[in-house]
Amino acid sequence: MGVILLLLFTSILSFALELKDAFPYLRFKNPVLLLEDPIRKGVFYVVEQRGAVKVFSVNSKRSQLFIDIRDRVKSGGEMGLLGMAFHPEFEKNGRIFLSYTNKDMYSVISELGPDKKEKIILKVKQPYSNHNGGHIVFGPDGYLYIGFGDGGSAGDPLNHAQNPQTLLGAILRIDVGKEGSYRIPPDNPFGEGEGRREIYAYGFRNPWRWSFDRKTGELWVGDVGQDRWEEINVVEKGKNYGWRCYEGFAPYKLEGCKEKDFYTFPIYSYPLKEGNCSIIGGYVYRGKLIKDLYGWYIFGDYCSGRIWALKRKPGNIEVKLLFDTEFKISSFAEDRDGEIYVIDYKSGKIYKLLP
Ligand SMILES: [Ca+2]
Repeated sequence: MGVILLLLFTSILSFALELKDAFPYLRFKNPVLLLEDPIRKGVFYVVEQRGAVKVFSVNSKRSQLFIDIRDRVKSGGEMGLLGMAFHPEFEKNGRIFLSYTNKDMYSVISELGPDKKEKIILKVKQPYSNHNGGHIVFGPDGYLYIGFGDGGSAGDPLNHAQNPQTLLGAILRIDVGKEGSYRIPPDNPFGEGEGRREIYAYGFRNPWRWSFDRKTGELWVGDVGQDRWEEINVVEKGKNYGWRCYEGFAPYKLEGCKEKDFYTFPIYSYPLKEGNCSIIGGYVYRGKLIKDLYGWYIFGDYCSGRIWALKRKPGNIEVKLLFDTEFKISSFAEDRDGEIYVIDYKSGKIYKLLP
């Protein structure tokens, strides 16, 4: 393990990039997610934390309200409508999945059919208001992946992330085959009695934003740190990513923990200094417009507004600073062409990464 920052160097990128206002007529209220319509190219959806989803096409002068669940959503801080995903066969079945904090402080995963009637699939009580996680994404295997934080407060006081008997502090994987319910994929890692069968990987503090590399299928997770280290993990089934025993590569609270080699450590970790506070996981760039970025993982930090690109090379990790912005980055997004967008939570504007 101790290869933490082996041969790491940070450099300013040698070619020019631009962040362009992607939807110049539009501004959103606390946007946390951008998705492109799976059928209609150039039609986009923005998820607003308060419980609304707006739809518009790329040059629209205004957006329309597409989903409104404000009556059920508790919003503010790290709570709210936090995730949305289209079923892989959306064109056939019209199923849309949502992830939000409800008025009773449960994290809820639900679905809307074409009639927009809501069916709740899964609910987990949140003991504290922070670390809701809440991102949901269909993986290349067709299963729905769900990220939940450790339940909140600080230091994981209820030990959720290391306890596989709870769904908190974990990334789950479920099969939403039948409307309004789910099954456990047969190759999920925990058998009966070993841990919650929904769990795909655990030991996370707050896996807020994460994505699958559309070329390799790898799952890249930004896990938000406590006081010292932010993490990027490439997540594999059944592994324990260390939190509350470890923060980044550093021991945090080792009481009751196993030998160090039981845990899987991040591929990259950066310190909470110079204004950095929360990693915002992004995407491995697979677009066409910026050839020099192909295969680089783009990520950022909520507080500092910095945006970096990272590449794994044999024996080392290279990280380049792309931008030092004034944004409060809530999320990155990827369109159908693999081009990357940055969401500024503060101004409600969305920017596209261009050469
Ligand atoms: Ca970790």
